[in-house]
Amino acid sequence: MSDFKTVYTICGMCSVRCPAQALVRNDEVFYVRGNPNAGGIKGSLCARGAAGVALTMDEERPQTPLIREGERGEGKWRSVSWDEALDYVADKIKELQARHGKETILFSDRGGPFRDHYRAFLRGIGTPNYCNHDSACARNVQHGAMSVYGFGRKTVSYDLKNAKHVILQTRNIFEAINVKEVNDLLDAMDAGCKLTVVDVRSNISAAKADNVFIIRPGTDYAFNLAVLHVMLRDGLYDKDFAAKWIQDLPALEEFVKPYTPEWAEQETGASAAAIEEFVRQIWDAAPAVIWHPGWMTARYSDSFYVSRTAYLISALLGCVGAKGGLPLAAKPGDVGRKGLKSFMNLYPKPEVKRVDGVGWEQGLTHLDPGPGLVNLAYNAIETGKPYPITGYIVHRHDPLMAFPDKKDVFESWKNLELLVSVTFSWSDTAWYSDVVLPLSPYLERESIIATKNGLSPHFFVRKRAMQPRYDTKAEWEIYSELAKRFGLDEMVFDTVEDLWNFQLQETGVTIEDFEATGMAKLTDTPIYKEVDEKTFKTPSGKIEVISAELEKSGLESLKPYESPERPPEGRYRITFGRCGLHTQGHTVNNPLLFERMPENILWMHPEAAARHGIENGEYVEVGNNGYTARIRAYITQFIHPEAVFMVHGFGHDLPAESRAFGKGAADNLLMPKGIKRYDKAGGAIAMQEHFIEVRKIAA
Ligand SMILES: Nc1nc2c(c(=O)[nH]1)N[C@H]1C(S)=C(S)[C@@H](COP(=O)(O)OP(=O)(O)OC[C@H]3O[C@@H](n4cnc5c(=O)[nH]c(N)nc54)[C@H](O)[C@@H]3O)O[C@H]1N2
Ligand SMILES: Nc1nc2c(c(=O)[nH]1)N[C@H]1C(S)=C(S)[C@@H](COP(=O)(O)OP(=O)(O)OC[C@H]3O[C@@H](n4cnc5c(=O)[nH]c(N)nc54)[C@H](O)[C@@H]3O)O[C@H]1N2
Ligand code: SF4
Ligand SMILES: [Mo]
Repeated sequence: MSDFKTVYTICGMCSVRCPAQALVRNDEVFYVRGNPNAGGIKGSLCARGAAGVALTMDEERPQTPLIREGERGEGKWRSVSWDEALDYVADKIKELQARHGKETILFSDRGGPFRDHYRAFLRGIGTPNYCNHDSACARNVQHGAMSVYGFGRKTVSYDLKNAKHVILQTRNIFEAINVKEVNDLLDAMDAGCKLTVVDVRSNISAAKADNVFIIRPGTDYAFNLAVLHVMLRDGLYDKDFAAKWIQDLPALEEFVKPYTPEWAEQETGASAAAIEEFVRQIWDAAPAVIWHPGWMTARYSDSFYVSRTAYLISALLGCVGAKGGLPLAAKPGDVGRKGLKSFMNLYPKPEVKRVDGVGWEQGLTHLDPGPGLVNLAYNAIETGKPYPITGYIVHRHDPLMAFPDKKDVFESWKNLELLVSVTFSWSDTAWYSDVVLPLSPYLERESIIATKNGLSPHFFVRKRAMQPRYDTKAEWEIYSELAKRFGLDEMVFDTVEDLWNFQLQETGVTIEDFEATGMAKLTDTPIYKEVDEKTFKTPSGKIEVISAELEKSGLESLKPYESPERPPEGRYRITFGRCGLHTQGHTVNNPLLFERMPENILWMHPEAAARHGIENGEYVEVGNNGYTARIRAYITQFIHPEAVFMVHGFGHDLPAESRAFGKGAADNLLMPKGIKRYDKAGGAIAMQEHFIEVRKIAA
């Protein structure tokens, strides 16, 4: 292996971004593995990470910049040079801004640690309208954390390695993978940590659990209220921590009185005795308990309150700031170091208000204005209010697949005069765009240096493992080139080393410091920060049971439980999730991953199957509101009878993806006009508030 060189990179096959290492010879990557120096990774990547090599080899991705000919979505493209594509985009932005104001440009991405450079570009051109994809993912969790603790969900980390009891509620760690989390939890379980799963079906995590609660879909809030009832009724909570840090506890105590375990049994199906026993187990393990507040919770109109109660339970168990619980994530400043110099600070924050209303409009003041809510920005494209949005750059985001009902979302974009997609693969959104700017897959590009806050804060870098196979570019190259066209010279860099040196200039770290391990540690020992007067960023400085911020928006802090609707006769509540082998919708066409899992299946309960005469393994038709698709039935007693379940991301219909084309069913198309149904308190889309038909296909 001596003629191989190793390059430190960051896996780009999902948003977790595990530290990785590529083995390279003659400008070709032979193998990728987890960075052996990164704690918890243990040199491993998941199957998707390993398939990063197949992505670079794949010919079925945009290979050059493309400008649309013909109608949007017709698939007629003109292959152009980078100069022509970037001139086209820059000229069009300038023209739209001259007509409608600088704020007429909207941008959305999928969030994450590599945003600083392109967010500087948005500031530089004067638009406040940066959004991320999160109203289709974790916004309810984010806003749940903010309403209880005053800080965002990533201000605490999950100390899985030292936990004694982990509760996965709407969270499937062993399939919706983060490699370090999987390894840490397995280590903890070897050392005796208990695992409880609360789900609508028995997933792989449930197969390893000590307690499994398969509950009626949409009743998690009832489950949590009963847990709070038992804790407060029996005094099973950390009274010192509560006295010091929790405000208005008596109001909570009073509120949960009617929500007994016996009541919750009727709602959820979980036995009252099992709930009582479970609360005793978690109290025994406290404070080394992680009650996961959920990740993908864009599911119900009360999902925000599920996360809120999860955070309140964690507070009562004294888990906030605790080893084995939810320790406070340390930042460079907490270990006496300076952070990276920010590109965004090169330009002033635009003074115009956000178009989505987040942070200023009545009813939206309790929400996080950082990334706003892109679904609300789409209303402005349609109505021109509060001002027109006429240009939209979609970066690393596929809203036509990530939001329900592609036709409906696309229709709401009708007034856009410029739609640009920056992506490394085909996606529904790229296919419907005016311009496609092809990004190099992660092995073929560098990224800006990023910071990982946590028990051991550090900087990390993605280096280029091989030159691009096609005419594609890295993000920093694309936005440097665009910035040049707007005279934003401060953020233009000719080499990546110049860019990195800009970031590192005040840190005492040099780029050479990343050579040995791919990372630059800022401390040698993990930091468990103490909870103090500055921890909780709520108006009271405490954990708030009653949130004035929520109430200002006309929302209840302690919302009475409402029982979810039962499905109409012969219909089922659609539920969905992830599988270990694919990332969202963008890996189905990956040659290696497609081979292992070419289509999704429909989980259904034997009672439901019998109702329609459906046998295990046969293709059935699922439908709602005019969309129908064929999918294979998987009949199992390990799912709640009211639900059917499928993995998200299948049912592709783009001719450019020959492998994925027509395989499986698209859950997102079974949710008519679903983008309009969202949790008013948490801001995320309520995607599981739809009932679908399942039919036997006539022989
Ligand atoms: N019905 C339904 N809807 C869902 C979900 C569901 O389960 N069911 N899941 C939701 C969840 S949890 C999420 S997170 C969202 C995901 O929604 P998105 O964030 O839109 O999903 P991805 O497919 O990960 O990425 C979008 C596009 O970005 C491209 N891409 C990937 N990595 C990069 C990169 O590093 N740079 C750039 N420029 N492009 C990149 C991909 O090729 C892909 O085309 O969808 C949500 N929507
Ligand atoms: N392999 C893989 N890993 C991933 C991703 C991926 O695409 N593939 N995506 C990443 C991203 S963007 C995200 S957001 C995370 C998502 O991580 P998770 O949120 O953990 O993943 P999901 O599979 O969407 O959902 C978790 C579980 O919720 C269950 N569920 C559905 N409805 C209900 C309900 O009403 N109540 C309860 N209690 N449970 C319910 C599902 O059955 C599923 O088992 O995964 C990340 N990791
Ligand atoms: S979880 Fe898998 S796909 Fe995601 S970053 Fe890590 S190795 Fe890559
Ligand atoms: Mo997500």
